Amino acid sequence: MSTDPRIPDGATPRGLEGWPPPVLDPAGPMSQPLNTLTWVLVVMVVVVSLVVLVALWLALFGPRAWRRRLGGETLILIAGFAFPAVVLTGLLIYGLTTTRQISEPPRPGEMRIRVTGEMWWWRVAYLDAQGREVIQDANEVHIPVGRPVVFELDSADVIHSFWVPRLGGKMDMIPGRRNILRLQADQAGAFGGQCAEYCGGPHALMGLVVVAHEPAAFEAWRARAAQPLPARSEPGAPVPSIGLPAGYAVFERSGCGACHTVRGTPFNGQAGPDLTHVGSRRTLGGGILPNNQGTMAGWISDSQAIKPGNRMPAYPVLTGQELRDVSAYLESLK
Ligand code: HEC
Ligand SMILES: [Cu+2]
Repeated sequence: MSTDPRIPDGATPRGLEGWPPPVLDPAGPMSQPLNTLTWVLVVMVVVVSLVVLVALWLALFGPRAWRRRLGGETLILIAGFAFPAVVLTGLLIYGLTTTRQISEPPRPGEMRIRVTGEMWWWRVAYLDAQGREVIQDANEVHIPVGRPVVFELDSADVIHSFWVPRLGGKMDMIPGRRNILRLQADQAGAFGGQCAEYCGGPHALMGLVVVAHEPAAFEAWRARAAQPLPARSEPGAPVPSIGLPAGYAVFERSGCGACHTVRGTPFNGQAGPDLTHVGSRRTLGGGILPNNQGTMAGWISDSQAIKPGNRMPAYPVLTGQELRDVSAYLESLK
């Protein structure tokens, strides 16, 4: 059992129990057929290997009659040529029909989310029917339960691979190309994901979380996420730092806004994850830490010790008080 109420059982990010996400435990109709396909392949491999081993043993050490029979030309034509051709063609057709509808282009009315692989985190954007980005976020994806969601996958740098094993298949994210993958969750919960294509440095620490909500809860989430910021930040105020939390000033003078966006403030950097609602995320650092004020302060102070090689500098210059302030400010961005 997870002790953190935000993290349902069996779906926890690493650093918490339950990591890595189970791969043969489907939670929706996009991963179910893949699960079946996997088992069909495993069973076939085992059966064919056993038959070949037995035949090999008989051909080498068996009774003379068997040795003669197994050396014949007919057997080579049937078992060595016809059988594999039929079986492999059958499996190919089965595999292609199983995966085809999962990666078909979006149909009108389907919900679309764009996820871009970045070294070593995920940029997330929710699209409207015209394909415009209406909500930007990072490292956590929210979907409604019970219907397929189209993921448009691309990459900003090298090849990554998007994989949320309990909800669907694995799909490469290739620079300059847009790949389509459908995921569907049939139960509410948080499902772990992982970059599944080596992309350098901290690749193994590039995880994400997909959170599935009941439809009403999803609409409530979407309404909140679309808002720029909690009302208190008063973006129109003439002197922005007056009346704002102490951590806002730390964020401002440390230059965090050069890389990070907090919608509703002047901070609009694009090099790092959007932080507008970072306080509501389940994890930090690309799925690797539970999100609370302590891990937040630790990450800001020295993310290089936690995720070596990632693209955010360490901030050894920040004092304990500054770290408390800035982490409290970011945790307040729900
Ligand atoms: C040079 C650009 C850059 C600067 C400056 C920068 N960051 Fe980052 N930040 C990043 C990148 C890139 C990541 C993603 C790292 C990863 O997970 O690989 C990140 C991740 C984060 C995260 C985790 C977000 C998440 O959802 O996982 C937080 C919080 C954060 N930064 C806060 C700050 C604060 C506070 C400052 C200023 C003290 C700051 N950053 C300065 C680039 C930057
Ligand atoms: Cu990777």
